[in-house]
Amino acid sequence: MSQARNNTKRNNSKNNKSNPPEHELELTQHAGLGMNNAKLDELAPNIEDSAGEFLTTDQGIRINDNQNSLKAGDRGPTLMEDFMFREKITHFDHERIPERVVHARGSGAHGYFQVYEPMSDLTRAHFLQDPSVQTPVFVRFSTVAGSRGSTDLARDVRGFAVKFYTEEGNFDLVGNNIPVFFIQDAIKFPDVIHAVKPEPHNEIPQAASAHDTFWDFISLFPESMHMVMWVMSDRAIPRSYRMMEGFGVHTFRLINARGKARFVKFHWKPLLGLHAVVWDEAQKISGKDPDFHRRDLWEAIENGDYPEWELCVQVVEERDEHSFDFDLLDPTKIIPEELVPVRRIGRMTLNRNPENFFAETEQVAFHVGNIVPGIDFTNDPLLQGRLFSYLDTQLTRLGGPNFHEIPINRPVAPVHNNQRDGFMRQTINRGQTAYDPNSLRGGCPFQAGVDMSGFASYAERIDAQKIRQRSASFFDHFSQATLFYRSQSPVEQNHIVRALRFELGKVGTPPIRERMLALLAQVDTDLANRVAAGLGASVPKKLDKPLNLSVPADADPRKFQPKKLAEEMEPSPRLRMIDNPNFTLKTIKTRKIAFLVADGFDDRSVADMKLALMKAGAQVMTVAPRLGVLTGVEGDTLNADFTFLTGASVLFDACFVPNGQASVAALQNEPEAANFLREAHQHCKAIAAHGAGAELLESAGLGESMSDAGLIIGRDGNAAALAEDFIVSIARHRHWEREPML
Ligand code: HDE
Repeated sequence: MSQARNNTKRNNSKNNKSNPPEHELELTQHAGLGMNNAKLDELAPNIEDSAGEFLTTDQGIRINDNQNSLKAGDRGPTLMEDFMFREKITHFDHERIPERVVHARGSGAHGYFQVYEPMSDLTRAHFLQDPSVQTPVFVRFSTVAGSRGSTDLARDVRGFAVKFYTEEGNFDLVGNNIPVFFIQDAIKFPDVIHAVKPEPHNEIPQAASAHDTFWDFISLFPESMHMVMWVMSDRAIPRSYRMMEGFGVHTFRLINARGKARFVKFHWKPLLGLHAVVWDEAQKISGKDPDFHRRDLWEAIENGDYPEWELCVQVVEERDEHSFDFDLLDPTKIIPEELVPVRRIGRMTLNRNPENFFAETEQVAFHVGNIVPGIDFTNDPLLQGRLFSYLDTQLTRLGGPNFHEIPINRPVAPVHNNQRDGFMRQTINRGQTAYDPNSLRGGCPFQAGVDMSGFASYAERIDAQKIRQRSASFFDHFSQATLFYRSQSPVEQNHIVRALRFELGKVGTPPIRERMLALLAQVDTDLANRVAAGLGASVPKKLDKPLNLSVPADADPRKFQPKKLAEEMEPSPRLRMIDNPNFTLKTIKTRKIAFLVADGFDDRSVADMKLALMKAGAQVMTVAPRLGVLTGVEGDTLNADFTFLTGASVLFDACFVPNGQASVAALQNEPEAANFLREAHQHCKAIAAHGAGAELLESAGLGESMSDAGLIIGRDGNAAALAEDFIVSIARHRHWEREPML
């Protein structure tokens, strides 16, 4: 509404009939500190706060009795005339909108983006010019396959969608945390999604790819193999949204003010590094706290630990378009960073949680087609299909063509056009004309010249035959899958093997497994053999039918088989999560450390360790046999944050058992305390024990593991002396040496 009003005001003041609006694009700066955010200011008039207010109907009538419906007598029927009852129930009956067909489960946050230096050499996009300008953003992270209420920790791709509210209009970078996709052509999207979703006859399983239909499709569809490697890796089970990369996936174009275009890939690099949980842990978190990622994002922002990412670009000159042995338009390929380096161009900070989940996170509508001058599309056939889908889907999900007026979707740039009417129209368009050209309104609203920030599509030359066909340059389905697998550390390769054994182990149809093993053998024979060993099968020497059965009806399948086009590449350590050279900072900032305590803890032991960890930016939480206040030997008190019922080791990054005979004795009587430690050890987490604390590790059966990496034991001395080693151990994230190799 406020936008409508603002627009109208602008119209009034600028309603000069003969001249185009001179500076309709007010490139005012929203630079500043803290919450000086143009989008949040714009949202403010829509925020409702009931504090100190009377309860009313939607018509503003004050309600006197919200406890009883209107009846004919105290035991009689309810009366139709009870407009208050009917309004309340009617609204309730219609409270749900269709969930997103994919990416239904998600969490959002507000923030801002700031470019490091003017990018005028590459693009004329205004929000990429002035380092003092903070462009408001709204970001939504998501999983793909599960429905709205599904667990955050499913093995899945994560959506990473960013809406930049630029002063030239909204730019949406609708990406994922994996830089490639399953399919090359948008026409296959319904197929891959139908295959991964719960099976249609019994709607099982929820938010999981480990079932027959998914692997049936994949086994017949070799172009998905590169993506399958990523999804089977730890990228698909992040520790936090704050600790994952984002990618625009497709190749886009950047165009500068002189009209020079270059190809570009977009990346987001998290400042907290790349981290994952282990699969066993992911499954347990799904039970203990299915909102784990949502809670993590929310709490980090509430605590002032604002998540940050750097926006990066890989730029390719147009003349180099064909200089790679993959096609830049093929979304199943990356441009290895060794070939084209990544340039860090700006930083995004998320510093504000939404006021209302439904109004903002649920109603936000991203569209890959929302671009601003200076950015443009390429002919990537997946991107081209997406350009249709995102607008179309909102018509059903948000109920009509006016979803851009929903507060979270409104640009901060003014909106003036001749679009009119439709369900739920908010804007009150003034005036007699709703067409262009018109003379009655002096031709308003005007088209904008390119020098006035008018959008002009890049004039790409196209001279082609109309055909339904993949380019032969898209036929190399395995080289980059191999590159990805061979670039992983041995631990990560082990995780991929385990993930495939898990997923294919849940497949009930033997020929599907067999076809998958044949495909894996194309990626790496060692990988295929290791997976086969876990399935009690062997890699088939020869298949009856060719690998790729996804071919047109009258075509010869032999012409559509994968081909190796690429030279074998050296492994790329930038594709790993462990020891990735792009992420060298080792920090324990925002990590959650559990202190296992009971009454009778050693006051100094707790206080020293707590101080050291908090100074390093970690969060300390206590897990105890009961809630309430715990008392140390010297009289210090501590609040128990969790019991062994409400807390579990999978919810923390590391744990510490402080000194204190009585405390340790009480914990030894608590079987869950021993489980807590064993599980933390199994998941390769850092564990520290001070003084008598070491006895708890022994009684938990970890006596023989005391010298394992990441186990910091100090029987004598003070806890402060232990803290330094403990911090280094936590910063390593996990001590994989403990994990058995398959
Ligand atoms: Fe999407 N996708 N997608 N997608 N996508 C949607 O739009 C679609 C693809 C991505 O947090 C839908 O509003 C097609 C690739 C994200 O609200 C829908 C194709 C990438 C989100 C849709 C793709 C994505 C979506 C569902 C193949 C990574 C969530 C609801 C041509 C680059 C955005 C909606 C949010 C959501 C269609 C493939 C990312 C149906 C047809 C590749 C992050 O329009």
